[in-house]
Amino acid sequence: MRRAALVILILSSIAFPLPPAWAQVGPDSPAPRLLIIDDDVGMLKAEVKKAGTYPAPWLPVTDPDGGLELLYALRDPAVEVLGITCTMGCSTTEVCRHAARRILELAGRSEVPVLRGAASPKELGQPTEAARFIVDAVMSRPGQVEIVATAPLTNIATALMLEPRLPQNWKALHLGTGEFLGALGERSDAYLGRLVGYQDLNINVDPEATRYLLAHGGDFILYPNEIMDDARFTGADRRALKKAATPLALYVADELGPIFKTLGVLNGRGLGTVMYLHGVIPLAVALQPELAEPPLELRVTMQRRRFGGYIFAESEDPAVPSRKLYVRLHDPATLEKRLRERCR
Ligand SMILES: [Ca+2]
Repeated sequence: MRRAALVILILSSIAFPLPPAWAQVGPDSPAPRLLIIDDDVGMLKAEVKKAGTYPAPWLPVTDPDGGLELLYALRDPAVEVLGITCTMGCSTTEVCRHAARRILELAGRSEVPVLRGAASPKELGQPTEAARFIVDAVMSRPGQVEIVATAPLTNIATALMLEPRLPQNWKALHLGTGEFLGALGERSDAYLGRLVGYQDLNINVDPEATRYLLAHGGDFILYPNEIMDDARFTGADRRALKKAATPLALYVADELGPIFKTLGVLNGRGLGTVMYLHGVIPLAVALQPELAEPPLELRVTMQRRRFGGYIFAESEDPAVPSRKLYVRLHDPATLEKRLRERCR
């Protein structure tokens, strides 16, 4: 090769570096999966410190799994994220918006829209930016759009109230919501659940929205807490991110600090360096069902608990539709590995 050509090649590979493995899409790749992610990302620790969690503004606990979930989707070459719709839960809707924007910026994907959804369950039924976006995105591409909702369900139920034909027009609705608290013979890390009778935030921040979806939401798929505790990040994962030292990896490692500390206090007995990958799991299984054991089919209803919260229970009523539920991961190691790669 002539020297000039070699210099041009080297210079062009500096200016336009080859995309990393997760971003390589060949000419024969199938059409991407079109996703809307509805979440309550609580990943901006300075802001969470001021705003607290939604149900307890005095409690400044970050819950960064939503940010990891966004990265898992954004860096899957087979996925096109149409938009991120924000709501309250892990923190406020405003914190979710800012955190989602920060993740997009660090992932080089600032073009993905972030929409403002309900800031309180009182906004159930109000046509927020997020609810309108869901309706428009689904109805303009009938049978193509999938929604992964891993937050309180106000935005999704509101979209359904605005457009009752959504279930016939979305490709799938995946709900990372609720728990059966041992009723399925499955274990759960329900330290809080054992104490008060429930622990899942997504069903309990807006139970009305969940009830509305159970009645009118068509054929959705459930990923309850039983499966959301099946994969984790450890202190070693956090150290590896620090070592990778890209701006994104350093940001994620920094944001994981407070949750590891909190869980260390709650779990005790040396489990302090483990964080459950709650929101990542429904998304990952929605994209690759082979990561999970085959789903159960159950008639699902809501059951009120002694101290006022709700869990899911199996219904005996034949009029209640039977639904698919993923309750156990088959391959947590592959999921954890993919997430590690996508956080760098
Ligand atoms: Ca979430």
